Amino acid sequence: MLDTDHYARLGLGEIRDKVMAGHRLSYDDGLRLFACPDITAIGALAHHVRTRLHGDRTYYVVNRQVNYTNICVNGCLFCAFQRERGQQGAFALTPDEMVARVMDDGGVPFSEVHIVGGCHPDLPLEWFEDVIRRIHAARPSIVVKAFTAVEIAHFAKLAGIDTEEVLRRLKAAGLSQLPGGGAEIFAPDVRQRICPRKIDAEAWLRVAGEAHRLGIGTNCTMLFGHLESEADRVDHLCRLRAQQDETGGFTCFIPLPFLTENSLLKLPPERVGQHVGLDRLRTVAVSRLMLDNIAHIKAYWVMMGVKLAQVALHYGANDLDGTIVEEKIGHMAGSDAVQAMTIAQLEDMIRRSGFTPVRRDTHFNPVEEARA
Ligand code: V47
Repeated sequence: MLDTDHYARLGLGEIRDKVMAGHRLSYDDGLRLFACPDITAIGALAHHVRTRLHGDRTYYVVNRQVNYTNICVNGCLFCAFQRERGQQGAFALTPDEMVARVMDDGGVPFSEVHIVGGCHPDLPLEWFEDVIRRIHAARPSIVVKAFTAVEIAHFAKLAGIDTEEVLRRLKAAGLSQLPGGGAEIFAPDVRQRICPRKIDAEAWLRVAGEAHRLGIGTNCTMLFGHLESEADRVDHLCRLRAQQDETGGFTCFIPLPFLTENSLLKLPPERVGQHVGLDRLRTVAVSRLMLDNIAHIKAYWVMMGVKLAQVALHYGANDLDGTIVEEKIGHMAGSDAVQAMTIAQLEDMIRRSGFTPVRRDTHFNPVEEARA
């Protein structure tokens, strides 16, 4: 599979040697990996790294998502979820409704609640502190993974304080981890076209670094398959890697393929069609190979699709996320995945792909049974 001559013929001999020796790949190596037509060869390299790190273990988490509002001041072009205040379909949950969702677990307590929403124009920081405290009081063992760096920056702006202070206050209320959303693509020209009102790359990375220094782990993402080039993807991965070298708090990377339904962002013809499946696998694989300092790569079944997420486990991914229960951002954009997965379904999916399922907590510690 990892035959030296084959990689030499592909012009990837040097990259193969670096991967086998555990050496860092360069920006140019990333470009070469994207340009290589032999996706199986790229996948085999990524699988080698994934196996070195995790053996045949594949992780999942018993979690639930709560999207608290779709009202958002950012109006990103790609986002099918967001609405303006007063627009048809706009919603905002109350804290009571959020706590009720966390408690509604069918007898299998969630180990994680993943909370994310739009940048609402007037929900104050105190509202979020209160929600986290109430969730903790109702379900003490649950880990609260909530609010992307974009939301943190928005709360800070509304409160007239800096992002570090927001993170300190939310941590004191019980926040443990930030989800990785909002990174989109860091390249400024594309970012300006697809999400002009969102914080820029530097601000996103700064908030992530502040969280890391405060002991709050964060995930990181990349939205791909829209207007960005392969060079933009490699640039994005290199920036995440550099941030990780500095502050070390990224737990997991999630490549998010752009889903097009109900989106204002229209794609060039070469970005549409069945072949995008291969592009998704390649992107998972290149991410695994470039991000040598981020332990986990998630094949998020909602965006990736359940079938492709299973294949992605052979292209460098080692996590599927979780039971989720309810999801809106991907489904509004045309995800054909179910809304929820059971523990049995996730474990079956992992076993049938040839791996050993490991139930984990938010921080990737194995857990036997979810605790009450
Ligand atoms: O930030 C929005 C993306 C993200 C679309 O941290 C879209 O464990 C595809 O970040 N097509 C939110 N993607 C989801 C997210 C996430 C999901 C699961 C786990 C974790 C984690 C994080 O979804 C947004 C944006 O980048 N997104 N619209 C779309 N049409």
